[in-house]
Amino acid sequence: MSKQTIALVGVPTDIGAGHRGASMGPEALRVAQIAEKLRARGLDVIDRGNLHGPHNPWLPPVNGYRHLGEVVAWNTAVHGAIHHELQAGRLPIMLGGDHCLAIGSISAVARHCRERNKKLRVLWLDAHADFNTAAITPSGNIHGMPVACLCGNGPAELVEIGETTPATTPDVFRQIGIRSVDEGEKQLVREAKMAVHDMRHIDEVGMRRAMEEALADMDDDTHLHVSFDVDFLDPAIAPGVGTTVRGGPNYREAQLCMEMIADSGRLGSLDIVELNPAFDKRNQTAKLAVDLVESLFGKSTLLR
Ligand code: HAR
Ligand code: MN
Ligand code: MN
Ligand code: MN
Repeated sequence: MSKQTIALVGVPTDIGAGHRGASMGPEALRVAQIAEKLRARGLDVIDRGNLHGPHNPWLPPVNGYRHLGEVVAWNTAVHGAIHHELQAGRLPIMLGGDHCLAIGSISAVARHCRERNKKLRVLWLDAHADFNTAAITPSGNIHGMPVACLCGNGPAELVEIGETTPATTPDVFRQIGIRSVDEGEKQLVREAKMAVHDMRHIDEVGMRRAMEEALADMDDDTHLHVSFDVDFLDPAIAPGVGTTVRGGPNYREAQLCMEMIADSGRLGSLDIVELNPAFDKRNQTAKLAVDLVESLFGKSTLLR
């Protein structure tokens, strides 16, 4: 196998979020030296710069969605850019931006898997299930809906991004770190039979067993996508996000999670989303995200 080439794709928008500022995420990750740190691991890294899209008009929801047209425009750009990198054999890292952008990135990964006859596994690292719909959302913010949209439960304009509708199915997802799910959303998660390794489960069995479960049954033909919502982490170590929820993984648990993904050898694409520098202090959350991403690419803190 030739040397892995990583393509960084910045997506500077907070179009799907409930707070402004995730649009500054890509630059904060660059300031925290994401490219340099990955190069130090022996990887080739190309920084594609940022995608462009509509500004955030900051309007109330219409028919249950805030900024639907703008969200479609941004995700269409993301889908094209991420699919292009995958086609060229590169490993794309989307630097978000809020989590609505996973509609574009994961639909591109799913399309690539269909074209290459690969199986898809998505690890959804998040405090939230992001499985809301227009009918049940408490906010209208589309960053609370990407998993539902990717599984066909959303507005046609978003569900149809990509070449097959829906992009994927609930069985490809493994959600990890979940601790905030809205009442109506819980019902949909149960009905979809989504595999949720929530914080209660991690408390009971530990991160090690939860990750063994989430990474089970993959083979040489499996493409592993990690969608890393930075609010997955405990707010004590990661204050730089718009929607903090107490009781997330601590530093060691997060490291173990990343190291076990690295050990699987299957990582094919990554989102880093919801980093919000407006809530951060001295860029510490961006630095922590980069530290964890280094582990995701094989930097072990152990003497191995
Ligand atoms: N569940 C809430 C809503 O839908 C908040 C969820 C969105 N927050 C995120 N995404 N950061 O994971 O409005
Ligand atoms: Mn999320
Ligand atoms: Mn392809
Ligand atoms: Mn979240």
